[in-house]
Amino acid sequence: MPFSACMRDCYDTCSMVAKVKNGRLTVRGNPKHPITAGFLCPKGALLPRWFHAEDRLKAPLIRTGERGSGEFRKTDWDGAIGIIARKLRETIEEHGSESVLVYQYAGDRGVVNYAFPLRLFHYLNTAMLDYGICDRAGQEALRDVYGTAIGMDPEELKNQRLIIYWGINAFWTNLHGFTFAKKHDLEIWTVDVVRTETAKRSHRFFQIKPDTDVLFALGVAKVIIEEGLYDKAFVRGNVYGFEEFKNYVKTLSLYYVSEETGLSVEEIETFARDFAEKRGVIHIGYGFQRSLSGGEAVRAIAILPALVGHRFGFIYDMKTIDKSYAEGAFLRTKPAKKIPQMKLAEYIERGEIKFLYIYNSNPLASLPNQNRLRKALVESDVFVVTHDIFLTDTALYSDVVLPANTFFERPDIADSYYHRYVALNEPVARLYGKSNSEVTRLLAKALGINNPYIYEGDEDVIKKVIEINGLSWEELKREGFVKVPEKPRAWETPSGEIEFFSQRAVGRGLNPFPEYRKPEGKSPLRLLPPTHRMTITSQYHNTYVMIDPNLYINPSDASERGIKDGDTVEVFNDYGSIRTIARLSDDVPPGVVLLYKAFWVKILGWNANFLTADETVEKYGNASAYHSTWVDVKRI
Ligand SMILES: Nc1nc2c(c(=O)[nH]1)N[C@H]1C(S)=C(S)[C@@H](COP(=O)(O)OP(=O)(O)OC[C@H]3O[C@@H](n4cnc5c(=O)[nH]c(N)nc54)[C@H](O)[C@@H]3O)O[C@H]1N2
Ligand SMILES: Nc1nc2c(c(=O)[nH]1)N[C@H]1C(S)=C(S)[C@@H](COP(=O)(O)OP(=O)(O)OC[C@H]3O[C@@H](n4cnc5c(=O)[nH]c(N)nc54)[C@H](O)[C@@H]3O)O[C@H]1N2
Ligand SMILES: [Mo]
Repeated sequence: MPFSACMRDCYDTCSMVAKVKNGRLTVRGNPKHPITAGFLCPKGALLPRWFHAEDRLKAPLIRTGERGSGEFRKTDWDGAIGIIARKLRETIEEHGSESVLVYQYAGDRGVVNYAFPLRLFHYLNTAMLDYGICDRAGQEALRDVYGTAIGMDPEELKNQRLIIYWGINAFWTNLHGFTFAKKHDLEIWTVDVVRTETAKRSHRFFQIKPDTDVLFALGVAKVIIEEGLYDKAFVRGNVYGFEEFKNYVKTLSLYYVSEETGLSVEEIETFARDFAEKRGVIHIGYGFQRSLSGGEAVRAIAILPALVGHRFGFIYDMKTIDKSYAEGAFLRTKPAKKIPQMKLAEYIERGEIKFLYIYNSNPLASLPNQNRLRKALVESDVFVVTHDIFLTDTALYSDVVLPANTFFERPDIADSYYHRYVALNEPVARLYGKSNSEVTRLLAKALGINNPYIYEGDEDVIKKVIEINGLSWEELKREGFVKVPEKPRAWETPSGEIEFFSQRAVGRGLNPFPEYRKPEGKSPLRLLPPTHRMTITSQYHNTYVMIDPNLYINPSDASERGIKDGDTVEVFNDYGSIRTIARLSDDVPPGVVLLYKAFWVKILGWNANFLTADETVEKYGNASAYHSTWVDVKRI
C-alpha cells in the first residue's frame, strides 16, 4: 500500500499508509514509525473527509465583484494562467521585480510543494517573505544562547526522567510526542497560563501569569545556583558568562518573582530542586513565545537545561535535511528584498506590493489585525493570486483563484520540526486541482522562461534532495520513512560555548541577560488566542466543523461584568470587536480570556485575529506578538 506523509504544519509529521478503495480514501498511522506508532490524531483520522470535501475548488476563478464579495466567474487553466502571466510581466515592467511578493507558509510542508514555486520567484528576483509569524522569537533567543535552535532528538527522551512542557499544549499540538513521553514513563510537568488538557494530564502543573516566564526561569536558575545544585564541571567547561549571570540573579528577590508570576516561593524552590535532581529536559512551546516578551522568556528558559549539564537539553526546532536545492535561491541574480511577514498590511498600504502570489497560507484568517489587512487590500491596487484547495477568506479577496490538489494526489517527502524522520508521500488518487509545482511550471511556460530548473519533475527533485542529504532512497521506499542520523555538533555562538552572557543579543542592543518587563496593556483583560484541537490554524474549519468559537472567561471576571455562562458578549479593543458566547471556566485564571486561534471568517463572521495585536518584536526578527493582546468584554 502507498505511504503518505501528513503534510500539516504540526510537530508530528506522521507517516501514514493510505489507499483508495471504491473511490473512498482510508488512512492509518504507519505502525513501524517510532513516533507515529500506528495511530493518528483526531485531525489525521478525519483526513478522508478533508480529501473528499464537497467544497474543494474545482476550476480556476476570476473575480468579478468587489474584493470579499464572493463574486467570481469560472475559467479554464489556460485562461487563468494567461491572465496571471500577463499581469506579472506588466507589473515587473512597470514597477520592477521587487513589487512582486510571494507569500507562502506551511499549509503543506512537503519539500517540493512548500519550496518549488520559490524557484520561479527567485528566478524573477522578486521580493521574498522574512518569516515571523510562528516561531521566530524563540529561534533568535536560542541562537543567542546556543547558536542554534535545534535541540535534542526527542527519541533521546527514552533515557530521561523528566520532560517539561513549557508553554506548549502538547496533548493537542504534539500528541505523538506526548504519547511517546508517557509510554517511556517520563515524569511530565506543564508550565502554562491556562489549565490545558496537557496540564490536566501532567504530574505537576505550574500555572503562571502571562508574560512572567522570564522571571520564573530566572528565579529557578537563582535557586539552582545558590543552593549549589548545578552541574559544576559542565558549567565550568562549557558556559560563557556564568559568574556574571550568577551576580545578575543574586539581586533577584524570590518574593518579587512569586508576586509577579503568581507561583509561591515554595513552588519556585521545589521546581528548581526537583528539576536539578531529575535533570529535566524542556520542550519550549511556540505559542507562548508569540508575545512582546517571548524572546526574553525563551532566552531565560534556555539557560535551565544547561545548568543541569545537558548539552542541548531543550526541544524547539529540528532541521534534519538541507532543502535548499528544492527552493533554488541560486537562480537569483540579485539579493532578495525581504518583507517582514507580519508587515504585509503596512507594505500594501505603502504601495510597495503590486502583485501578491499566495499559496500554502490563509493570511486573511491567520494574520493579526484583520481589519487593517482587509482595508489595505480593498483600498490598494495590488493584484492578488491565491492557490488553495478551498475558497478561503484569502481567496475571496483575490483577483484570481487557482484550485490546489492535496498531498494524496502527488509525490513528495517531508521532514519534521520535532523528530529526525523524513517521510515518503506517494500519490493515491487524483481528484481536483493542480499541485504547487505544476502551477509553477505552467506559469513559467506562459512567461516564456527556458531555465531547466523550473521544469524539473517532482520525483527528480525528491531524489536529488535525498541524495544531497546522503539518505537511502531504498529504505524510504520500503519503510515509508528514514531517520536522519545526528552528527556531533558544537555550540555555534561567538565564544563557542553556551552563552549565559549572550554576545549575539548584545550585538542587537539587548541586555546580555534576559530582562523582565512588566506586561502592560490598555485594556484590563489579556486575550490568549491559542491552538484548537481540531484545526491547524485555519485548516479543517470547513471540513471538520467541530470547532469551539466560545470565549472562555474566569467566573470572577464574568461576575464583575454581570456575565453568566451562555450569555452573548462583545469582546473589544482598539483593533476591533467581535460577538460570541461566553463560557465561564476556572481553567483560565482571572485577568485572562481565551478565544481559539484563527477560524474561517466567512463561516463565523469574525475570528480572534480581528482583536490580536499586529505589533512586531523588532529585536527578535520582527516576530509576531499575538499573545500581547488586551481586550475588554461586555454583556449584550
Ligand atoms: N491541534 C492543533 N495542533 C497544531 C496547530 C493547531 O492549530 N491545532 N498549529 C500548529 C502550529 S502552526 C504551531 S506553531 C504549533 C503551536 O503549538 P503550541 O505551542 O502548543 O501552541 P499554542 O496553543 O499556540 O500555545 C501553547 C500554550 O501557550 C500558553 N501560553 C500563552 N501565553 C503564555 C505565557 O505567557 N506563558 C506560558 N508559560 N504559557 C503561555 C497557552 O495557554 C497555550 O496553552 O502547533 C501546531 N499544531
Ligand atoms: N489568533 C492566532 N492566529 C495565529 C496563530 C495563533 O496562535 N493565534 N498562530 C500563527 C501561526 S503559529 C502560524 S504557523 C500561522 C499559520 O497561518 P497560515 O500559514 O495561514 O496557515 P493555515 O491556516 O494552515 O493555512 C494554510 C492554507 O494552505 C492551504 N493548503 C494546504 N495544502 C495546500 C497545498 O498543497 N497547496 C496549496 N496551494 N495550498 C494548500 C490550506 O487549505 C489553507 O488554506 O497562523 C498564525 N496565526
Ligand atoms: Mo506555527
